[in-house]
Amino acid sequence: MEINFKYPILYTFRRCPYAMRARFAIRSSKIIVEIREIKLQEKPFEFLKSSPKGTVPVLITNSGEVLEESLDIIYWALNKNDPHKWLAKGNLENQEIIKLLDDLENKFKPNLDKYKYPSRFSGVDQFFHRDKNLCFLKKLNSYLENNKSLNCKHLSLLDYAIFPFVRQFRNVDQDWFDKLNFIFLNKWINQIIDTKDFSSIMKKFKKWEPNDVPIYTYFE
Ligand SMILES: N[C@@H](CCC(=O)N[C@@H](CS)C(=O)NCC(=O)O)C(=O)O
Repeated sequence: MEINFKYPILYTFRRCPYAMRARFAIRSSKIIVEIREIKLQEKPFEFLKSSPKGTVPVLITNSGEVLEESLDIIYWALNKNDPHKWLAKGNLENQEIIKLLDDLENKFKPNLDKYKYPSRFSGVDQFFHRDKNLCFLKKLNSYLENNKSLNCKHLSLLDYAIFPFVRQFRNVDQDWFDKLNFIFLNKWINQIIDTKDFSSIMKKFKKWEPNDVPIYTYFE
């Protein structure tokens, strides 16, 4: 395949938590990408041609490799450039990190979907699924009790990989969430929301059309 992209291409959707964490990593790595904001209801032909599975984020490297998983994009970016030491070894063993990310993907996220979008599922009790996630949140809150970030002394990969999902969970009903009194977790969420990192990766881009002049950015 002949590749003539100037920069890697990132297909993304602003509010998607997986796409958010990929954008956080790209911003941190300072790698410039061509951003293509898409709508999940009208996925462009070019996007589906590169990645028929049809989920965002997708990154197409200069050599034409297609990365279709947010964690792959995160590691791709940080392995190229990691100025903020997101890959630094922290308090947690690798196995614990893998387990947390696995629980996030296979337990927390499915419960979050049923809590946030109960009408998309039949016979679902949204509050049952909301409450099933308390155990995961409790664990995060305890990790944050003596440390302002989950793994390292500074915010790193694990924080940014998990944060978008916890924020989404909190946003469903913030009054209820606040009453849980997860003080450290709330501080952690607010700490990230208050950064320039967050406002930069949440910047709005117009929906991509094939003939558009490319937009290049590292969400600076
Ligand atoms: N495991 C994937 C999951 C990505 C994913 O499920 N993204 C959602 C949006 S948040 C998506 O694109 N869904 C396809 C759709 O709604 O059509 C990753 O980590 O990148």
